[in-house]
Amino acid sequence: MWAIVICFALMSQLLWTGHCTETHDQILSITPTTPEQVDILKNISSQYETTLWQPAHHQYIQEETQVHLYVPANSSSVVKELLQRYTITHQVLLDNAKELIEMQTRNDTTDPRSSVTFYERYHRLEDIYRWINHTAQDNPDTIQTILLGSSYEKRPLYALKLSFNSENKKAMWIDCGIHAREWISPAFCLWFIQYSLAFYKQNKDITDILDNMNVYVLPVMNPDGYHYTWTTNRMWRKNRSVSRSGSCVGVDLNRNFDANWCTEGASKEPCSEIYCGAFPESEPESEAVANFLRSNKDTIQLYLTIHAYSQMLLFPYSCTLEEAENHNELLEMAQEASQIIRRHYRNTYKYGAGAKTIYLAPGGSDDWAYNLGIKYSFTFELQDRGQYGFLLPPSHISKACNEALLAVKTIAQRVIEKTQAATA
Ligand code: 0X9
Ligand code: ZN
Repeated sequence: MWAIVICFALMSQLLWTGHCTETHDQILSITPTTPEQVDILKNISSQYETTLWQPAHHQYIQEETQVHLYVPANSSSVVKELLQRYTITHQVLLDNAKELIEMQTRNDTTDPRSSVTFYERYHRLEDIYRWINHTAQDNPDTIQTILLGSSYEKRPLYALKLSFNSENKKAMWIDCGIHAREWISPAFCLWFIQYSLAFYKQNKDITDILDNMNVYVLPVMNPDGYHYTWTTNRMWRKNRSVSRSGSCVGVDLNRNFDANWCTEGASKEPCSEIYCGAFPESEPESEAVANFLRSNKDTIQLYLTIHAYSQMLLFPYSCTLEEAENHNELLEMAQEASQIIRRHYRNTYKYGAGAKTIYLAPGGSDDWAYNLGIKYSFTFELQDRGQYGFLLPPSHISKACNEALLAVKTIAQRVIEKTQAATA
């Protein structure tokens, strides 16, 4: 409403340019229908002050696939004018991005009167570290904190090892927060740990899983980036390392692993959102995770990495169009998890090999873990499908986490069955 009023007020002054100032940061959904429109959109999203939400980089933009673009108020008129000039239709997905950001960050205090639990809110990094400490201290028999290494800015990378039954020695791994702006991801790791502690011996599925597997959980793989999204730029994706030339900051940690590293689908350009880094594992965050997985590859049977958004259950390969050796097995598992989510939560998760389901994207942790020998390896893209995108309101956390938890349980149970059958 105010946008319209201000627009009218400014109209007389701006009429000669045809511009009208949009006072809100918006998210636009745009579906290009011709190769020309694809080129225009690639140009807009790379040359103007906007942030691509989906896909992660303009090189992935293609015909008949939705593009979600964050357009700050000051770029609004020029972007909309270009869209109009080339008759590209758009929809406004979100008109109040700033308000949503404010809503996500506002509640990060422990208000004892609030009926919302700690797990139904997003938390700044220091609070997550504090939570890790307390949780480990309160559960000395089941939780062990492992320092995997430290980030570029020297923050610790803590993983928690959940170990409920001292004899079983197989394990699964879950990492969260590889991409800084995907806040629902660290929220899921905390949710998972809390659920495991609360429902061991209460819920049969999680009890069976924890009786058969240790679980390593890394709640924030990219702490520097996550911190930066709270303090400076909510839309930041990469880590915060400064490139050798000093021109730009950040490596996409999910392009920095040694799986067809920096081939088509990644960028050698330090300013790119999908910059692969100077060499595989050049970043302390990816190196620390890779070192840990290498040292524990004989016990870890399942690798899970949690991202957002778009609601997908992906498996190798993303770094090549070739099929993984146990493609059908992975497909069946992802399909079953997706069906169970649909049945219980009436929500749709697409599934398939990464390269064919979203795009070719080399250097990812899932493909690397798979090639290391962890034959059950999945990337989950959690809620939503674009209504709120990265700005998923806190009120959606519980449903997003519960449905993802159901998928984790389903897949973990299958892995246990398969690996027990193999060793019987
Ligand atoms: O592009 C990515 O890294 C992931 N999507 S996101 O929107 N969260 O950035 C997908 C990762 C799929 N796996 C690999 N590319 N290996
Ligand atoms: Zn991601």
